[in-house]
Amino acid sequence: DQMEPVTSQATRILVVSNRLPINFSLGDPTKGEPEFVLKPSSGGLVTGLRGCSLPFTWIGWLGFGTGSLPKDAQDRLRAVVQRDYSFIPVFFPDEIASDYYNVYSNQLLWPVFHYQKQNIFAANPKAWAAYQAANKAFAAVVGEQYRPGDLVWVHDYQLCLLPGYLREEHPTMTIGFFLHIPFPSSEVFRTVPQRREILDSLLDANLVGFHAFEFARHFCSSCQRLIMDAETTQNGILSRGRLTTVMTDPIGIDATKFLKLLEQDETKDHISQLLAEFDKKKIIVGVDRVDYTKGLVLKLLAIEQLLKSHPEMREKFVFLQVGVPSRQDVEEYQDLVREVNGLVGRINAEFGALHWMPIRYINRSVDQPYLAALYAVADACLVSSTRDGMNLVALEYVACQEGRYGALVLSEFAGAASSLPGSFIHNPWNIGETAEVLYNALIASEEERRLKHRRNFEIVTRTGTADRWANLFIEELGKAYAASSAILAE
Ligand code: GDG
Repeated sequence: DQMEPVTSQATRILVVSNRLPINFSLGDPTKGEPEFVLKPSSGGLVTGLRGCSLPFTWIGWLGFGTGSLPKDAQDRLRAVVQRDYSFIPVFFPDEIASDYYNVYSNQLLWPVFHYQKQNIFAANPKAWAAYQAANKAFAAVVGEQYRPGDLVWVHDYQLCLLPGYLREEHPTMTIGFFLHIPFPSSEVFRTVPQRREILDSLLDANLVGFHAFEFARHFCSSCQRLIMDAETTQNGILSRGRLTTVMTDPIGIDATKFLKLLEQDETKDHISQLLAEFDKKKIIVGVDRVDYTKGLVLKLLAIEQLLKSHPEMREKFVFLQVGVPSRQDVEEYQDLVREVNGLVGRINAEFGALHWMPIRYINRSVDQPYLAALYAVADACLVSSTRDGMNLVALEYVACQEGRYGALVLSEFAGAASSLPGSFIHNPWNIGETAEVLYNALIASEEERRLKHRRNFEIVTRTGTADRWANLFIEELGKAYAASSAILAE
């Protein structure tokens, strides 16, 4: 039941995101290594786009270190990336990258959009100038690649100014923008010093998409309140003669990929090992980037609470948490790593025995077969984000649970909570509640778990896949473009 792609062969989709889905490092040719070592990388946006079957040309940055390469080395790197991956890299000086990415994007927009304490100094003129400069560097590369008729699909909060820069140069370009993180309430959004510049640029897109209806609603009320002439219409926002369609289009995963992983011998070996090791114990799994929005501290406190309020559960379960290192150049993230490590140690020391530890925690990433095995053996998956665009881990867990019908214990503040009705929903800020919901999930009857799982599995594998997400956005982008052109012609 796949949708037909709406684009003709002549039309290309130019996908633009901050990072290309590869990690870059310099090789040592004297040791027989290539000049550049490139490795595919993971992350939410990457997972989403990898899962979709539409052909597209991907434009993005390769990360720190690429900006300070001499021009001829950048040219060779560009050629290798184009040859081996068909991606188009964007280069800008590392000095700009730090202010654009670490400071403006990750110390201002990220925390404000996730309702976390904002670092007001991140809005300093130097950081804002760098954010503009980086967005301009992206605009220049998109401009070089663009041919009339192409669709340009811009992704995420690092590139909020890109629609505006592109529109300046290309009045008839078809531009779509998708935000992978939540859009905050207008009361919070208005604290961003450059709020108008950001909204003005987003309104230069023909279509703006969000994971959840409430994010779209917050965006519309922010426009209404902050942009003088903005008018909310049935499908979006009308301002300065432009019509911007606003849509809700929750992202999905490539569920088939996980079903296939589960069939691989490597995954099956991991599954048998895990089941043998945690013989007869309930397994709770958690997989998160170590990011303060993922609620890792609250999650650990809830595990501690479960051990306190249900002593009979001691030695009856184990909590396996993968904490993937993230944004280690940003101070708040370094602090969080220490806090999480300390808490794991304290809870294990207090409740563990020499033959049993309640928490197994690793602070590194795992490969895909191991990830699939973890999902498959777990009786419950605990997602405690205090705010999260969607949360793909929740979807991936569901995809791996045919047969076991494990419980998805999901924060009401993850976008996924609006899409997965078969979840055990909790408010992660209420530690007692989280512990109780988790407890109920662990002791739920197979019948209850099966019914809940069925509802989620249907969505994750059929109606809400990554492929559906991308096709729906592209289809809607065509319509939005036609609608905005009709307004301009009036
Ligand atoms: C942003 C938004 C939104 C994680 N650890 C490992 C690993 N992963 C993969 C997971 C999953 C992805 O990374 C994480 O995706 P999330 O959606 O959970 O979170 P963010 O990275 O914050 O993504 C989020 C998303 O964008 C998409 O729009 O859902 O709300 O914050 O796919 O599987 N993969 C491997 N090893 C690991 O250790 N191989």
